[in-house]
Amino acid sequence: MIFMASQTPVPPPAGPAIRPSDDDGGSVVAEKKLQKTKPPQMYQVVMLNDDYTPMEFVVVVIQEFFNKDRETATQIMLKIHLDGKGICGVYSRDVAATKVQQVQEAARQAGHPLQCVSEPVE
Ligand code: TYC
Repeated sequence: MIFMASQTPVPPPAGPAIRPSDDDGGSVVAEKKLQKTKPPQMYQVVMLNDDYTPMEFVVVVIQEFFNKDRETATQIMLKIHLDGKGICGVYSRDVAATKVQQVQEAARQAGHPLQCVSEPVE
């Protein structure tokens, strides 16, 4: 008796053959995913020197709004006084903008021309 195949044989799917040597023995390999998110851009709050704002006022502002102790605030103030400008702190964009507003408002209320700006780091 002659037996005929009822269907045409289907070829194996294309792709790399899986051989016994490909067996991982059941071990699990954790692969680190590619980092998709970048850290947020940071902003430095830069204070500018002027000829009129009292040193003591600047020291108090730096202590109050940038959370520095008196010694650090004094060093930052002196750097600004000598170099023309200095970094008071580095923050996210919104926080840096708020610091600038707080300093401007305190200076305005006291009648001093103290200026500071926020600028992206690097
Ligand atoms: N230059 C000012 C003075 O001699 C002091 C000063 C320091 C002002 C820092 C502003 O951001 C400043 N009185």
